[in-house]
Amino acid sequence: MAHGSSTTPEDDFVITPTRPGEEKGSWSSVIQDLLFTVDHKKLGLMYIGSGLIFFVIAGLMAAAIRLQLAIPNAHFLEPDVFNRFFTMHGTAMVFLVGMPIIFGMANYLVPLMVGARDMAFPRLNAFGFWMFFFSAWFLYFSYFAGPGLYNAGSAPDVGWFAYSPLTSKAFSRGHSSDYWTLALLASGVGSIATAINIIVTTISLRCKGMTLGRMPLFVWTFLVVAFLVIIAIPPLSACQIMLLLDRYLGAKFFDTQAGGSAVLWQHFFWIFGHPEVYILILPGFAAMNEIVPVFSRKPIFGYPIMVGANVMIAFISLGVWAHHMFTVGMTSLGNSFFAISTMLVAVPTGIKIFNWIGTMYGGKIRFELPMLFCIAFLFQFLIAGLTGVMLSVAPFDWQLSDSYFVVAHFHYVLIGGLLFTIFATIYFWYPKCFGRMLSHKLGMWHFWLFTIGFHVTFFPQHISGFLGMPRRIYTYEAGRGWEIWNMMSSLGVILQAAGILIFVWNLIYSYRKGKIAGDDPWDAWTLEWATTSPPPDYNFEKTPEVRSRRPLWDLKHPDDPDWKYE
Ligand code: HEM
Ligand SMILES: [Cu+2]
Repeated sequence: MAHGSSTTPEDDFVITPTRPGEEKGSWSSVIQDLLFTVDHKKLGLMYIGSGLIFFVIAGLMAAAIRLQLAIPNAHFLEPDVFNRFFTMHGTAMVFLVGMPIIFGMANYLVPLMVGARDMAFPRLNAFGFWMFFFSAWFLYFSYFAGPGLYNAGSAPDVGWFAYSPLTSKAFSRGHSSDYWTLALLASGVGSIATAINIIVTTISLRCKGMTLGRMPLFVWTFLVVAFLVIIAIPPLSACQIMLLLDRYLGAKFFDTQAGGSAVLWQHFFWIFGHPEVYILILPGFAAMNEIVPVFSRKPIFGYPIMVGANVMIAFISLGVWAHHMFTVGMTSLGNSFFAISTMLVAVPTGIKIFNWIGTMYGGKIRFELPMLFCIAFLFQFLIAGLTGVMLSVAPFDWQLSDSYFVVAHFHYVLIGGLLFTIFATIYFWYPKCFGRMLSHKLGMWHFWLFTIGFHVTFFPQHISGFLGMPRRIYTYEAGRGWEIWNMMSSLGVILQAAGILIFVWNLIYSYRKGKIAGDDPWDAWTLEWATTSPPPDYNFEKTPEVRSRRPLWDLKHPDDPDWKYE
């Protein structure tokens, strides 16, 4: 251990660190263990592992789409296959990659960080995971439905936001829309269960001494995320139930000819959909809050303000949904309200960026991989924010709505803000989960290939968008000035894919061959580093005393502990 604290197990009471699933050896016992476990650490890793598998599938679909769009008049994908691909890509990235990975992060880390032995409701926790897992495969099962596998089945093909009336019986005859609806309805139930679990765990299972004011910002942020989940998912479930009623019982919620409203779907969907973006982004902020201070060797700058900014972001995000609907034809008063509320989000987000930079300023920065991904995140999120403010200006949005500019913007948000911080998270906490470091050299290859590939792919899309290229078209004519930008976009994907390949290899390789990590390889400050790597079944032999926001700092520096100044 890096410090002589009392957390090392005494000799007569040794806990041998075991890897998840390795306890009993044989395959069947491993599988049994995964099926029946209610341990928050195993469930956390199962969430992240499945999320990564779906990430590879959704990524391959994206690569196929980009291959089709590399040159004008290409015939690599049939139009209907193309439609299924972009729909399944978008749906999967949001619901089967982003959501499970952030739930995995929360599951693994929140109990450890607050010094608890597990989540508040371990069985409910397992229920949440399996709801997600089965609904995910149910969604892919649509490929085997309807006309069957060789006609590529009847996977959803109406876009990840499934606008009416495209989803009505008249336009969506098979069962693709039902697969989409039922899968997301079921996984929504699991998400709400998990969110409630996170809230109860942080409120009631904090160890002695950990007041709300000393709770790691990571946990604070996830508390806010969990509240957003239970507020945002029900509107989605509601409109999905309305859709099922329309499709099967002849209700007319979204049927304009019978007095229903197609725009109603959009309101319900985006009342969910916009906060959803923050549900996906805030966990990235959570990771930043822990990683930046550790690698700058300074406590986070402005802790209370950071807590406030999280709450403010969550609050504002609930009131901006109609910025996705500027082109629907709202009143100018409506447009102005949503434009202004959207721009307002820039204030707390700006505060956070300012505070992270404030934390780095004057610090002794160590450019390890988690930190590199965080710095890349800052840069990309700045661009995402700028194009976001541009799009929040309604007349500007009228010009660029549904163009590639929007595709560029939201990938800067979601890849820049979600994927990069997921990478940072994995590089930072992998040693805790598996007791070994990820290879630095492979990590550097991953970092540079993926970062460069990402900008080469998505930056040109701002330009093709300006030049009028719409999104969701399966091919285009030559001679509109779009060729070069599309070609660049598609080439960038090769770099990204190479980066991901190396990353996946690193995860597998380091599991067996990585450098032994020790309990606290980064010399960090939060409670999870006080236990063994990987942590034993019930996390802590003895929870260290918490008297400040940096309990491990206090342990390591008894002469100059934080609590003296709080
Ligand atoms: C990793 C590299 C990625 C690549 C190369 C990629 C590429 C693409 C492409 C080519 C499209 C189709 C654009 C169109 O024609 O409209 C698309 C759409 C989309 N992507 Fe990605 N993407 C990536 C990652 C992500 C991530 C991480 C997310 C979210 C977490 C995401 C969410 C979406 C969504 C929501 C759509 C819209 C689908 C629709 O129009 O219904 N993508 N992406
Ligand atoms: Cu939005």
